[in-house]
Amino acid sequence: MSESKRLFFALALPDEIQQQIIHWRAASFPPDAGRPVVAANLHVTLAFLGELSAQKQAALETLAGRIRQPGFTLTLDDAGQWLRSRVVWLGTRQPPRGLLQLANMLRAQAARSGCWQSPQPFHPHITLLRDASHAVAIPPPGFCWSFPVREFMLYESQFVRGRTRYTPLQRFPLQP
Ligand code: 2AM
Repeated sequence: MSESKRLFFALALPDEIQQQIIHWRAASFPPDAGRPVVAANLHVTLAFLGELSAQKQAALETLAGRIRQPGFTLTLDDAGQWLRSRVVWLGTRQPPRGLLQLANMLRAQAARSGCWQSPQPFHPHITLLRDASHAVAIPPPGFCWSFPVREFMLYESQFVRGRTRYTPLQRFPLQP
């Protein structure tokens, strides 16, 4: 029997945006504000799936592969803190319709396949700092970070030698 994997669908960030974000973060928050998420782990979660068997993973990959959804432009022009989950995040004031539709489809497919889905409304975000338990001043994002999104990914989340590692397992292209 094969092992289960902890999986989620997400958007990756272009390398240059990733770098600009970490520079802005380093300049904007004091070292004790929280635990920075490493550059390679920055992403926008679309649907968290939890621990899945290989069989269930394959079924969800097939469903995701049937999604016919146009690409869109994502603009990161918002930032904030959720004290309850102790995170500082980067987000978008006006999520593109394509992003909301894509996340809704993936979350609905996941729910129908028996993956527990949070009842919270989808709030697209990139977690920048974890364990941010004290309120911090959030400066507005420094640049206009806008980039085209042409695909989404299935990631595996692993905890290896004390570090969280997200490994892309599969790419799903969006329509041109
Ligand atoms: P977060 O960044 O807001 O914590 C991988 O764990 C990704 O899935 C993270 O980006 C995390 O969002 C998201 N996620 C959503 N629901 C989750 C859950 N119940 N457990 C762990 N991660 C979850």
